[in-house]
Amino acid sequence: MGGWQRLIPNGVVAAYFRVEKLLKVGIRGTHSAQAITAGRNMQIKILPALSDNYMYLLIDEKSREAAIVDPVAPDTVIQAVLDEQVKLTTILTTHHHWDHAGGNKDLLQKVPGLAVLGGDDRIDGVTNFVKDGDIAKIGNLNIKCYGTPCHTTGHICYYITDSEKDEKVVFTGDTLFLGGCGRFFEGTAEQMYTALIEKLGSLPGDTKVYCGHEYSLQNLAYGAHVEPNNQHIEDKIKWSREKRELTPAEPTVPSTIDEEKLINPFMRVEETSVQSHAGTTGQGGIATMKALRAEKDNFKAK
Ligand code: GBP
Ligand code: ZN
Repeated sequence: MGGWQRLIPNGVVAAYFRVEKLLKVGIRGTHSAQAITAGRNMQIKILPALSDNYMYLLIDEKSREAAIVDPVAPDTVIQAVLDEQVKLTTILTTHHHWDHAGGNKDLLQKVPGLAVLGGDDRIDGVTNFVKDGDIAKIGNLNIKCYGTPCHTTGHICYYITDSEKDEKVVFTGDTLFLGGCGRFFEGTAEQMYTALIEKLGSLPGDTKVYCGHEYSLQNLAYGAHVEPNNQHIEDKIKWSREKRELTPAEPTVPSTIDEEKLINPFMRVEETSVQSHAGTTGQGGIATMKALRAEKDNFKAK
């Protein structure tokens, strides 16, 4: 009997994810412990890299085929592939910034023949140029691409489902963070509104959100500044502090789309409390998005 079945108490509907297995391997120079989140059909190994980036090894449990999201540290990826005994077939690149796409070349040299998905011609090694609405597969898992231009013009978020549409995750790169969003380097508030409210905000509420950086405590501090009376934010700060104070620190990812709608000011731009803080009452969500981003660009947590 597999771990999944063992953990389902008799008569209780199984929670979507099994346990989060934390791998207390102290990898020197990384910011967090590696961790695995696993469902029946999909497993995700969280691989910290650089000072606060996350790479993700996505595994189709049935075929043991795997994809790697934003492999900036190829040696860490190769070790994870060996540890998990999976067949790596694909790189999913969220955007061209070096701390996400900067490992593509080196990984392709070490593991020739990988398919490389990306939505920007500034990304090294792209074999499959993707745009909004494109679909792909990793083993039995379905991938749907969401074009989310703003942080960069060619930014893509990858929404993954199993064949039963039971397990759902989205890799959001630097578009949506836990409690925040990416800087608008190459786009507008209107584009980020489309990305966060219309596209990502329409995904099923229980979709797990795996973002590109560990920024949760900084983002939540800003969220508390915007909405001092938001208890969901206070609770998430306490929970995140506990995770980050462990040695080694544990990742605060993933969150869910429903949770983001409760704690992320950039997903709450239609709320009267947020508009009141932004000074945009009655001006709508896009004006509020613009005002929040301008304030957050210079925000220093106390
Ligand atoms: C923090 O540590 O909380 N505020 C950040 C500081 C993404 S990385 C670092 C920062 O600005 N990070 C970027 C961001 O969008 N943060 C969201 C926020 O501050 O609210 N990057 O590495 C960044 O995209 C990069 C790489 C940028 C190449 C430009 C180029 Br060109
Ligand atoms: Zn970026």
